[in-house]
Amino acid sequence: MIQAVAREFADEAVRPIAADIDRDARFPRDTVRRMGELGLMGIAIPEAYGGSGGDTIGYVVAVEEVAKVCASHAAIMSVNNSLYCDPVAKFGTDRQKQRFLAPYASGVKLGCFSLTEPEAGSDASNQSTLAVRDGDHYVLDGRKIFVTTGREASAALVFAQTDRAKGNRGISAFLVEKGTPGFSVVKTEDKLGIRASDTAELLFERCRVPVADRLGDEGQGFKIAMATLDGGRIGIAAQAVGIAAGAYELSVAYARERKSFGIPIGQHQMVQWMLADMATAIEAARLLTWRAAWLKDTGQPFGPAAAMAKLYAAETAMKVTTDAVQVHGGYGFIKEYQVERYFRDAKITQIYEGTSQIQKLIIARRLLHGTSAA
Ligand code: COS
Repeated sequence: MIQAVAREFADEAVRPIAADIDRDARFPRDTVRRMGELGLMGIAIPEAYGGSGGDTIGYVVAVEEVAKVCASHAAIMSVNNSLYCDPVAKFGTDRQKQRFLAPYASGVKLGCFSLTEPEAGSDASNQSTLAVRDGDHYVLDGRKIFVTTGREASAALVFAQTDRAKGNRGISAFLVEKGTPGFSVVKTEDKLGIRASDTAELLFERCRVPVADRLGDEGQGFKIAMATLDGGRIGIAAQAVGIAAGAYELSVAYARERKSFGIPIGQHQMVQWMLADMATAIEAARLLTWRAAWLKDTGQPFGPAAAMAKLYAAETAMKVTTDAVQVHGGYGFIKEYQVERYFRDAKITQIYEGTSQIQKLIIARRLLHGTSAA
C-alpha cells in the first residue's frame, strides 16, 4: 500500500515538476508538504509520535518509487526519515520526542543531520565544533557543511565535541531549533545533482543549547551518528535503486521507439546487452536493499549489510545511468530527454552517507574481525 501511495504521488505530483525544480534548484515545498500528509516523512516512526507506524521495508519501497521520478524528493524524504526522525525516536526522551519528533515525523516540519565539517568528512570523528558546558546549557561554536535540507529544516541534529581529549568518545549530539540565537545558515551550495534538495552550511556562534536538548548521553554522539548512518545507508541504497530503475525504464521505452538501420535499437544485440545488464544489476541492488531493511526490522545486526546495499546500489546507479545516456545517444546528452538528470543525480549516492570507499572499509573491517558479514 505504501509503495502504491508513493508511486501514484510521484507520478502525478512530482513528475510534472521534476525537470523544472532541477533546472532552477528550487526546493519543492508544496510536494514535500504533501509527502508529509501522505505519511511518507516518518514511515517507520510510531503513530504516537506523528509517524506512519510502518517499517524499514515500507520505507525503502517508498523511497525507490519517489527516486524513480525525482532523486531530490527522495533525498529530502530520506534525510527526514532516517537521519533525523530515526535517531530522535531511538535515543530521545519522551519530552524530546514530543517537541522534536512529532511535528517532524508528520512532515509539518523538516529535520536535518549535521555531522560533516570541512575537516571531518570520511574521517567523521575529527570534529572541530565545540560544545562547552555552561550551567544548564552548552555553548556551541563551529561550522558544519554539506547539510542536506540545512536551509529548509526547522531543527538540526548537531554533533560537537564536549571533551576533545576523549576523541570519538568526547562527541555529543544536540537538537537545535532554527531561530536559536547564534545558529545561522550561511551558504547554500550549487550542485551537480539533486539540485532541488538544499545543501547548506550552518554556523554556530556562541549558540546556547539547553542540556535538556542533548540527544543521548554526553560522549555518546559518535555512536549515535554511526548507528544513524547505518540506517540512513539503507535509504540511500533505495534512492540509488530508484534512480537506476528510472533511467532504465526511460531506456527501455526509448529502445522500443528509436530506430536505426531500419529497426528499433532494442533489436540490436549491443543495446539488448546493456538493457539486460541494467535489469540484472537493479534487481540485485534491490534485493540487497530489502535484505538490509529486513535485518533492521527484525532486530538483527545490519550495518555491514547496509554498507553492501549502499555500495552496490550506488555503483549500479552510476553504471546504469551512464549506459542509459549511451542508449539515448546524442539525445541522452540534452536536457529535454531527462536521462541526463538521472546521470547527474546518481553521482551523489557514491558519496554521501559514506563514500563507496568507506562502505568497502566497513565491510572489510567486519570480515577481518571475524564476525558475520550480516
Ligand atoms: N554503530 C555504533 N557504534 C559504532 C559504529 C556503528 N555502526 N561504528 C563504529 N562505532 C563505534 C565503535 O564501536 C567505536 O567505539 P569505541 O570507541 O567505544 O570502541 C567508535 O564508534 C569508533 O569507531 P571506529 O574506531 O571504527 O571509528 P573510525 O574513526 O575508524 O571511523 C568510519 C569509522 C570510517 C566507518 C566512520 O568514520 C564513518 O562512517 N565515516 C563516514 C562518515 C559518513 O558517512 N559521513 C557522511 C555524513 S552524512 S552526508
